[in-house]
Amino acid sequence: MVPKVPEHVNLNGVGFDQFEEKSLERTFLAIKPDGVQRGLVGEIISRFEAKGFALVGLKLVQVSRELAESHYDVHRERPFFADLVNFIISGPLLAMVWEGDGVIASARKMIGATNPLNAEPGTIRGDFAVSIGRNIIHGSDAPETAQKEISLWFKDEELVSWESTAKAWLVE
Ligand code: DAT
Ligand code: MG
Repeated sequence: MVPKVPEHVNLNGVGFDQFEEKSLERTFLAIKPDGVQRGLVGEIISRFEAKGFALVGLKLVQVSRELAESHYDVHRERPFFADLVNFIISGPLLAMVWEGDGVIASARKMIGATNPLNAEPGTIRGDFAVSIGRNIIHGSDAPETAQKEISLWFKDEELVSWESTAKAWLVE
């Protein structure tokens, strides 16, 4: 479907067919209990909205131990696993799915390095955190993990497909 563009917008003869066929990428992001408790939910959502990504799923969850363990299954053998799981279930977490071109890698950049002391200023961890065990936010690291995590955290009917009217101003 060709996005509607206000008539006064001069497209210079360039049509939208270049991105019509692209299927939009989705990623799973979660504001961990420290981010929720510290009142950073609005600030963090604002950053992804302002960047130009679209929210397609959102829920506040009191995470079960089982879900936390499945989510971090790849880290099961690591020495920090038990503390990590206990932290994730220690308070409400905001589970989100965001959509947009390149959103998986871009969100990881916006989140910053795993250890907040190595995270660049301007990134979420670089701006708001000091400790690896309290690093505010999770983001899927690749297309396969994004897909796996989205289906682990959300039912299909909890995700809303919609097209922002701002899209014509975001992608040329
Ligand atoms: P990321 O969250 O940047 O994808 P990861 O997947 O390597 O990082 O690890 C998952 C989480 O586990 C991370 O956000 C914080 C915790 N963690 C990782 N390495 C750790 C360590 N060495 N000590 C304590 N916690 C750690
Ligand atoms: Mg990871």
